[in-house]
Amino acid sequence: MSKQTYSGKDIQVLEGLEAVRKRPSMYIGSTGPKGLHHLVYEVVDNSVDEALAGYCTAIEVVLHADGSATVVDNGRGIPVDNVPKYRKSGLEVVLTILHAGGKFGGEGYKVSGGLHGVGVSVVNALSSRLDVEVKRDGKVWAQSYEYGKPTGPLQAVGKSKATGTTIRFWPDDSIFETVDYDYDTLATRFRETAFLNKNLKISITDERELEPRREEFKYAGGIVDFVKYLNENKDTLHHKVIYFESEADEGHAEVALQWNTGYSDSVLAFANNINTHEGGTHLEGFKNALTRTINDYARRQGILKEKDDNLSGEDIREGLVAIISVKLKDPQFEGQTKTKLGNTEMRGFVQSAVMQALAEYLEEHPKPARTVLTKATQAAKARAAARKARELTRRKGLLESTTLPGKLADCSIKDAELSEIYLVEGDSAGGSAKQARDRSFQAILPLKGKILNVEKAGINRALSSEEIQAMITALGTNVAEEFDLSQARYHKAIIMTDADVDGAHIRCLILTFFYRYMREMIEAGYVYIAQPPLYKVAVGKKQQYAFSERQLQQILEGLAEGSKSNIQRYKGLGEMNPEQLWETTMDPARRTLLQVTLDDALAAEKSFVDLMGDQVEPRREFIQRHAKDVRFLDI
Ligand code: 0RA
Repeated sequence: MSKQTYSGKDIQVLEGLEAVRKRPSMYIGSTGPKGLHHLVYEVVDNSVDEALAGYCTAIEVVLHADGSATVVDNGRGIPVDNVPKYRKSGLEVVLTILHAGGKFGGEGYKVSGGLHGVGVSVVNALSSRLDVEVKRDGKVWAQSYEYGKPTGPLQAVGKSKATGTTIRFWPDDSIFETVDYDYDTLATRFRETAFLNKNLKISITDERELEPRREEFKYAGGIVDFVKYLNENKDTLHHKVIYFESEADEGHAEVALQWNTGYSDSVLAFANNINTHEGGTHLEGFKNALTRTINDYARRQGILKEKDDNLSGEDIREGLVAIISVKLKDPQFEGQTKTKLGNTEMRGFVQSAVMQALAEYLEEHPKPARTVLTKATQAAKARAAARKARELTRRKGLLESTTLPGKLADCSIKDAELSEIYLVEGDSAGGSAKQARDRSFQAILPLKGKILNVEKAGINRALSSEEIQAMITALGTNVAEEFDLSQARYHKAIIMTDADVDGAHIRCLILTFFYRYMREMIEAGYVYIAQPPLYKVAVGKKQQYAFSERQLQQILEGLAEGSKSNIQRYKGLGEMNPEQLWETTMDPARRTLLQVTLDDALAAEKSFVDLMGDQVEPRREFIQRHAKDVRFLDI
């Protein structure tokens, strides 16, 4: 090893990883919870790439009690032989040089290269410690790093006939605001990845609790199982999920779809396993094909007469659950959040694949074809009626911001960007909140108990509900096709409900309303959930608040031996006096707000339906499953 060149390269490397440590957000988006979870995704995505290349069948994720996370795969193992250009092992190159991962990985489809794909070196740079073990060429290789730098050489530490990579890392708590992983967030993501990669097994184990939690995801049906899962608690229009796939120079496309009796649509599009929330060419191709093919069929069958207008895409998609998953060599991601597929060739590719396969399906399955058409025709009629009703209400001024609801205690400033509205469960809590608030920028809208479940009602009924009208007029944006974000009267809409089962239900109802009628409010980051405390611990004159069961334990453990404490459990917001409500939940300097994101639209969609869908059993299960979670417990 020539010392000179080596140190020269070293500096280059350090500069790379040092840049990551200096400006972490540039590489992982943020140093908040999202960025933290990104680290795990980054490592797992590399293992998924091995699966896409056909070499890995199982990935295991473990969350350890010491804050570290381990990702194990049974892929080929990161290469350990020397890379002449860098005079380092392949493993060290992958772990210390930015964007090195793909350089010698071959030509296949990759998850990386899009939104993620910054490389495992970024994870290494942002970890106070990282241990890696590779099984390859009959041996077990190991090396450790601290803050991105190796603490010793790569060493053969044993023999093994197996292959694979194990990476355990400790996120640097001086960089991340929190190093507390959320199990459900990770599990939801891995479930999704498992759906998108037929037969790939992904498990997650949480060792942080006394009783470890574990789930295993493996789906022989791939995206067909994904659609079944999304429709699990819904009544479907046809028994079998429709599925087709196509492979060509442009890449690979698969589509699975099934209609339910509901009013909303859930069409999710993925490119190289990345959820393209903002859509893109693959989604456009799918939508075009669906609208055209269904209309063509309806005309051929005489269901649409010559004088009739075509059915709109929206009408056809009512009640549709569909997954579009494409894999391509060189994906281009565009849009604000880099989740819009830009490759123009995918539009035509997906469109012609879907048109051909769907036309064939309709010809061969006249019964479901007719059911779907009947539903779309009804949707068209209902939509026309709703439009009329909306025009009527608008004329009557019901949805105009000039006639604010009487129950609204508005704030005094008019700058929407600085204004907040609390959507509060119940008149009594609403009353406390009105006394507690800073009236200059905080508005309060009390909502009467259970608002209408918009998931179960068409737009007509939704808009005639008094509570829903109050929300719409207060928020100022109008809804659905007439929605206009620029008219929002507040840039923070904060849902504040009791910490019990009813509160959770009401929160879900309000979220469902936002999700279905004002999705852009969520996308813009305007929707929040307030976090009222669960307990007050009083020791002498000192008071502390606990926002979780764990925090309560910590407070109690921290008390001096023998000191007497008085624990009060807040069942409802009404039990706090205005001053307490202000200092725990409403004061911007002290409160914590949960920002509602669409990132887990899937989780949201799923829990909405579990809690409020067509079937009763899942609702009971949901409540039982969350019964351990004190936030849902009504003692
Ligand atoms: C570079 C090249 C090859 C595989 C990998 C990296 C690789 C990286 C990670 C990260 C986690 N698990 C991983 N598994 C593999 C190709 C190896 C070959 O050609 O044999």
